[in-house]
Amino acid sequence: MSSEKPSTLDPEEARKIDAYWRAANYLAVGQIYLYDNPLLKRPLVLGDVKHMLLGHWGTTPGQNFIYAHLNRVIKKYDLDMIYVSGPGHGGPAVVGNTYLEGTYSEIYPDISQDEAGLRKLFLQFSFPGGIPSHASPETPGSIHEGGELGYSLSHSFGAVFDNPDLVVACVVGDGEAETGPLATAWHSNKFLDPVHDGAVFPILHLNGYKISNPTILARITREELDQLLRGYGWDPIFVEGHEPAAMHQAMAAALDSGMERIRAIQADARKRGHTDRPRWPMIVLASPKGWTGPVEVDGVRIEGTFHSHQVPLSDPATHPEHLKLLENWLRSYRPEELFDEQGKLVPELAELAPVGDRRMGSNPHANGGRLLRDLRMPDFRDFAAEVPEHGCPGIGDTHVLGRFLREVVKRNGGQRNFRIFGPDETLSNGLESVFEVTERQWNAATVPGDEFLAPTGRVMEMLSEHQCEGWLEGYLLTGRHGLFNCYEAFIHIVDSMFNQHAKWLKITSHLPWRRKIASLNYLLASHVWRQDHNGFTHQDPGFLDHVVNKKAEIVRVYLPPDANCLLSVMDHCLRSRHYVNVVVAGKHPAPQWLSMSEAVAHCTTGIGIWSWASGNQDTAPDIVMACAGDVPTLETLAAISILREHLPEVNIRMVNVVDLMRLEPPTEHPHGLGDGDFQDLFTADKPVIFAFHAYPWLIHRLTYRRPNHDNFHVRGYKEEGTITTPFDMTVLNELDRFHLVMDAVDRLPQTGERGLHLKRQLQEKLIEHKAYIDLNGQDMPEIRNWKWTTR
Ligand SMILES: Cc1ncc(C[n+]2csc(CCOP(=O)(O)OP(=O)(O)O)c2C)c(N)n1
Repeated sequence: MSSEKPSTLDPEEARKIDAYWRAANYLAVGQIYLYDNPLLKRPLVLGDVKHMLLGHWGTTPGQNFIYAHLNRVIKKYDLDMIYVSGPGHGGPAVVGNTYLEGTYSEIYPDISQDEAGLRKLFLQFSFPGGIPSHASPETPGSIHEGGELGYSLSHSFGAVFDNPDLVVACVVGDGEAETGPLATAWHSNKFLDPVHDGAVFPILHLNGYKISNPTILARITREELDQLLRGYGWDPIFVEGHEPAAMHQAMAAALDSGMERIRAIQADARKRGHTDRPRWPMIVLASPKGWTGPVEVDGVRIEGTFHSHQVPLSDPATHPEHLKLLENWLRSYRPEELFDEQGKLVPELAELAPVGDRRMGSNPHANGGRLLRDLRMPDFRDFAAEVPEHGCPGIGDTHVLGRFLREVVKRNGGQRNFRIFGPDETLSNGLESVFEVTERQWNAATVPGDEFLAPTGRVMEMLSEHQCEGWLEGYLLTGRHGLFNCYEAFIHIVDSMFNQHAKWLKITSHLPWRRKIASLNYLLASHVWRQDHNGFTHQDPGFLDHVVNKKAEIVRVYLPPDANCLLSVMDHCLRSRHYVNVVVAGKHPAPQWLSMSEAVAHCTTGIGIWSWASGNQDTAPDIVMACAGDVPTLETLAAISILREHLPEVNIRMVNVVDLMRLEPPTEHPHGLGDGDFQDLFTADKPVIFAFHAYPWLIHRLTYRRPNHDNFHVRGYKEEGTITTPFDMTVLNELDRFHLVMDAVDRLPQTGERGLHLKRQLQEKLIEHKAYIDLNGQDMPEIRNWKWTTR
């Protein structure tokens, strides 16, 4: 039993909360099973039961129990609280509770507070044309679907950053707690600022089982569990048992004491300023899985075991004896005491729910677009790199971007709605300028010599891509803005989280009551081509392949070739809504190609001919040299300069792609160029040598239905890498200027002997290159010092 004293609720209060819980449990069983007869006004018959029984019962009664008790504390303490369901497969709980509190019917008037509404509520659940079985985007009050387990705590922390009055009640499944992201998310408490941030109140739902296994945390001693959670910096309150009356008292006492502790921590920090890192409270709720459901079916124990995870009773069409068990189970909640003759929750229970926006289903934080305010944006042109001539030296594109981001941070410091997230890489990715105006938020110990650490700051850095992604998602979903900067290779760690977020955006963009939120912006710096001292493990541009799988209406991929294009692109991304924007940029000193006005024009169209690098445009080109990405652009321009010198009669067209999705047909992506425009750029029948930042097949995938696709010859990363010189990386993958020229010559038979001679010279150059770097450990001077020259 609980260590709390069991006298928090008076008997009347306890009776009503229990009845409310029964109502929610009744609705859950109804959602999983009932096709008709929602109030059991007549004996249950086969035709009242759905044919396909889908959903998860096991977690649901525990979550219903938690929700009913949270309603009580919301009212008692007038809390601004949202609910995050880690085991989001308990959809019947969140759907049922938002129905009981009235939110559901306000958003979906068809699901009314009467018998007809109840029937529809039951019918739509896990039913074709209805709603999914999880805490899906369709569920009011949800910012977390919980389909893919592991992210509840990081989403919750993201939600409370810069929301000082918000409390997120976060139910963590004990199975979910075994995932890597969740296991490390407990550390989020070292990043919480009790003055300016709100609080996360975790409730570890120790119901003991997963789908068909016990959970680890339920099979270590309570003492060990207590030590584990304390080791993570939490102050756990245990609520344990199965007897409802005692459990109501224990849960109420635990929530009261936890809430009072949260308030005390906040008051203390806000009155006295920052003190030691607080030890925040949390609850461990140890209750039976499938609580109040069938105890035993066909001789198998159900309640309190993994057998209750999904649907404890089978289809009565094949198991006729289960029909009576189902009816008994439903009637055990005594629906006639809970709903009136018309099917409406009786007033003495309805009044237990908070009202208006205090209801967790209605809380505006859970529909973040309602609270979203535009960023105060500086003019990105003010941060332009000077480009007096095409190809002048640059300091590294992300370093230029850093100055712009510094200003974004500064201008939005007052409204506290912009943060930069990264796994210990913000400096390494070249964004050092932001630390001129902010710090890394950090609430663990500091020692002399630490840099940029403070209890409050705009930069969030933990060496967990999962936390960065989860925090940022939570931050965005509650109506704020942000940027995730990451090494390109390691962004794969969050492939799956990206998937889930993109799915969320896709669904919510078609729900009229869900307001649009700020886009999720990835800055992938430290990219594949410049991993000079890290080598092969750090070379992987495949995130782009992954991203383009997602719905075209959601994803955008940008490959700015230089700093001014990067500024223009990032300004656009930070202003955009409801997308995932992926921006790949370099941090190493690199040539700059476009003045700011040229960059703006180029980024506005997203793809275009660079006339200054092209030949005679009044006649058709002999060949198109295309590129996307900073290093491919450099190599393409260098290749063009070789071709110009040696084969001046060849008319070359240079095409640069910033917005990768311009390559797709307009039927597939809203940014897609029409076939006519595509052909105007890439010609109807001329060879196209395409130098691409990432894996070459992606270009083929995007263009396979385009005119002239058969003439596309794409060079990109071919999974060749090691610690070597920057130019050698391109050589290893045959993306270098020499290979590009040889490729071009192969497609230009008219160059005859001169072309062949040039090829032989370049093959010798490649041998010379190899010998030189092996001896000197750096690229040849003609490579290092190469500069674009205008004819
Ligand atoms: C990342 C991930 N892996 C596997 C699953 C499949 N799965 C669904 S529910 C579940 C067990 C969850 O156990 P727990 O978190 O304790 O939830 P509860 O017992 O409350 O249902 C598993 C493994 C999943 N949804 N997500």
